[in-house]
Parts: sequence; structure tokens; C-alpha cells
Amino acid sequence: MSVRIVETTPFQDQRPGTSGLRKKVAVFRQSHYLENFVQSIFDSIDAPAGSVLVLGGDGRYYNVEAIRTILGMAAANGFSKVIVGRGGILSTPAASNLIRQRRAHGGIILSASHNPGGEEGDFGIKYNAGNGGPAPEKMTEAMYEKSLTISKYRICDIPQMDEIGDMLIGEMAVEVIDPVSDYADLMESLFDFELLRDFLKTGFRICFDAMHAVTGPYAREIFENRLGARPGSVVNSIPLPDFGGGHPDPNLTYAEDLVKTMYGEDAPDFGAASDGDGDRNMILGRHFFVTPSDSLAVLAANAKLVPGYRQGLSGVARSMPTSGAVDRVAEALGIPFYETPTGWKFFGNLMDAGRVTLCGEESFGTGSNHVREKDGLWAVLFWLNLLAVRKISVEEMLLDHWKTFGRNFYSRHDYEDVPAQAAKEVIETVRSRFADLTGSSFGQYRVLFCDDFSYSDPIDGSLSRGQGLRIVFADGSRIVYRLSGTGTSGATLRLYLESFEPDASMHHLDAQAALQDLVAIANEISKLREITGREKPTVIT
Ligand code: VG1
Ligand code: CO
Repeated sequence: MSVRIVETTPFQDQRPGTSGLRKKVAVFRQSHYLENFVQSIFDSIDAPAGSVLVLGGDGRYYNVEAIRTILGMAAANGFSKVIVGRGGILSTPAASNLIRQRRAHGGIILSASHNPGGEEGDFGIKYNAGNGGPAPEKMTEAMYEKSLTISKYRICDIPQMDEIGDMLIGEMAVEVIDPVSDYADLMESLFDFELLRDFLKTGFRICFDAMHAVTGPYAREIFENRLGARPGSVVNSIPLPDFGGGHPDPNLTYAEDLVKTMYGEDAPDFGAASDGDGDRNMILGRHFFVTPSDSLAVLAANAKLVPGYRQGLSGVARSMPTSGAVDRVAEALGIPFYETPTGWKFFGNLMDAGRVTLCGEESFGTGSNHVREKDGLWAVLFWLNLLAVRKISVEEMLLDHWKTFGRNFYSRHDYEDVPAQAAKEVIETVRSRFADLTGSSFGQYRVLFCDDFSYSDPIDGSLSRGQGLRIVFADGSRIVYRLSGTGTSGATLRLYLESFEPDASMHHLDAQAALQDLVAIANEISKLREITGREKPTVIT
């Protein structure tokens, strides 16, 4: 099969965001758009001839077409083999696992994660390096630079076929694998499946909502086939190219069906959901919601009860906007704790260096060093394993945790699709007030310091600036303002709020009620309502 060299011209908008390049499907379908970016990846990663690549995606619209294009380009760029999930499917954590297990040079994951899919929806592409983790900023910037000067790309044409099977494209082998089995085996090696089987036989009822996204086949295999959960415990389990028209984002707003089930009469004991590409998780008990920041803290505090973590944790890390609940656990356990910018790519170095075992983000992301991505089903299994050992409800688990460590009330308010200029103005308004805010008071809250968070990676020394504006109060409460790096239309402004409550008699309070003063202060400082004209957030988590 001959290699074609195709002349092209650069696009100006191919800078990867928090997690890869995400755009509307229509943008990706412009001729040469995908090819330019893929060639920019290949030109940046220094893969020696004969390298192996992992390839798969979350099954959204355009997944299969993109896979065909990338296979042809991989063959033309000298890879010896591409390992592809059957039907083009690989969840993000499963892809991370495969890269590591098969010692691939890296992998390409096609996903826009929690963003809506379908022809009118979003598409995305990201590169993960040989450790299985998202390319670090240095590498994504190099890809962007290449994309600005690209003049040609290399591709082999491959024959039209209904389904991609094992084949040779020129000298390059395509190996099609079962996307589920290796991942399910990995889960079985970390958690006590025997205990879980018995636990589910006692009548403990679970509901897992795959949101018509990639985790459906994984969850059916793990919960129903391997653990014997009642058939029907996994709902919305068939991946659809448009996710059934929904927003595959596991939170109280978008996982509406599950929330209804878990807050309804005769609710199951445990509910969970995952996102488009399977790396996020939401945990619910009967009539009870677990904030992701608390979830991370609970897993860290109880990790030794689970086989894969019996030897203890080397350390923990959280993204800056994530609540400080896990910091308190780290302190009690006497283990190191790290605070990184938003995005899983910042955890990779810490995990590779053996500094941390568990990591988490407030955005429904939790994971460990078993792979180099956050992992939705892993978090769900971790929770189930803990509940099976401790034999208490989800709510009791949290009340007990707060009694020991105190409660970090926490919430994130998202203002989606705000005109970019207005979102920028809000951020600049806050920044311009830094000097006069420091030392001033708002009711009981005295401002200790304000800054624009920057992170110096303790392993490779790289510096990342401009990672979110923090206003930190003397009692440890915080307000954080940040612009999203995953949206595809307008800007999404995120407001993160946190306060600490040591008094157990206050722990039952609703987080929104507990945080209402901070919300008012956050609006006052930023003039968010006046500038954006928005009366309330689009999504509250
Ligand atoms: C969001 C979350 C961030 C997460 C990222 C990718 O980014 O806030 O914590 O790592 O999505 O998650 P941003 O820049 O929009 O705030 V996923 O599941 O979309 O890959
Ligand atoms: Co995701």
C-alpha cells in the first residue's frame, strides 16, 4: 500500500485544552482538520520506527471514521502495530491500561468526555504517552506549535469495510482486541470480588447508569457477569453515538434518571454513574449524594480495607479547586499531599515517581496509580468494596468520616456558554481587586491572601501559571474562579466554594445553605451577575 503525501495548510485553533483538542464535530469534519492534528502529534512524539500505538474512543459520532483515518496515518508514519478496541471502543482508563500493559509508545484516545455527542455535538482527540497518562503540557504545546506550521501529512488509503478487523496496512499490523477483558481483569486484581459477590447476594441493591456512553459494556461485564448483580442493575448500557441525546456528565443535573431512582421510593442502596469516556464517577447512597472531594477523602482514609491498597498509600494529590477534605486525611495518616492544577496530566509525574497512590478532582474524577487516568468504574468498585467490608450505608460512611475529620462544605457553580469577553471581564475584575482585598473582611470572613495559582512540578521542575484565581480566608474557607478548558462554545466560568465545619452538629446541613454567604461574597467581588447578566448558574454540583 503506498504512502500518499498530502499538501495542507495550518489551522489556527488546534491548541489542546485541559484534556486534549475538543471541537464541534463540524470543525473536525473540515477537510484536513483531523489529519493536520494527528500529523502534529506524530511529529511531536519522537516515536522510533516500529513503535506500537493504542487507539480507541468513547464511541461517539465520528469515532469510526476518525479511527480509519488515524490507522492509515499511523501506517504511513512508520508504526509497526496499532492495537484497536473492537468497534473502535476503548474507555479512557482501559486505554491507559492497555498502553502500559502492552508497552506501547503511546495511545490516541478519541473522546470529548462529558461533552454531548452526535452530529451537532462535540468530538475530541488526545494523546497519552507511554506511561499511560495524558501528554504533559510541554508535549501538547509542541503539538500546537507543529499544527501552526504544518504543510503536509502522510497517509495510506485503506479499503472501505463494514468493520475493522485484524489486517495489514502496508507493513503495519492492526490488532483488534476485546476492549473490556483486560480492564475487567485489572479490576479483579485490585478489589475483593469474592466478598463483593457475597455482598450483592445479601440483597444489597445497586444501580449503575452508563448514560448510553462507553462504560455500558464494561459495567455489564463487571457488575452483572462477574459479580452477579441482578440483571438490570446497569441501565442505559448500550453506547450510542449521540449518548441518547443526553449530556453524558455524571452530576445531579445531567444524570437525571439516576438521581430520580436514588431519591425515589424504594431506592437502591447504592447508585453510580460515569461519563462519556468512563473516567468520571458520581457516587450516591439512598437519598444521599457524595461530593467528589469527599469521595476522594473517604477512599484515602479507608484504603487499607481494600486488597489492592492494603499496604497503604505513598501519598495523595488533588487539583487546586478540589476541597481540602483529603488534606486532613493525609495529615492524619502522616503521608505527603500535593496540590496540582486542574487536569489529570499533572498527576502523572507524581505517580511515576512513586510519590502518590490516590489522586482526585472535584469534577467527579478519582483514580490511582493502577493506570494514569482517572477511572470511573474503579471508584465505584472501591466504594462497593468499602461498603461490603464496613457494612454501613453510604450516608453513615460520610457522617462517620465528617465526625472524625470535620466537614469541608463544598460546591461548584458553573456558568456555561457565557460570551468569552464577559467571562474574561469577570476574571479581570477579580484580579484587579487582589491588592485591596488582602486583609479586608466580609462579615466573619477575613481575606488572608489572593493569588493566581501556579504550580511548579516537583519532578521535572516545569512551571504552569494562570491556573485559577484564589481568594483564601483566614479560617481556611476559599473562593476560586477559573475558566474551563474543555468547552467548545463561548466560555464556561467556574466558581468553586469551600468552607470548613468542625462541629458535628452542623454536618447534616445542606451544602448550598452552608455556603450561601460565600456565594454572596463571590458575586460581590467579581460583579459576575452584573457583567454576565446571569442570575444563577447553569449547573450546581
Ligand atoms: C474539566 C474539569 C477537570 C477535568 C477535565 C477533563 O476541565 O474541571 O477537573 O480534568 O474537565 O475531564 P475544565 O477545564 O473544563 O474545568 V474529562 O472527564 O472531560 O476528560
Ligand atoms: Co471523561
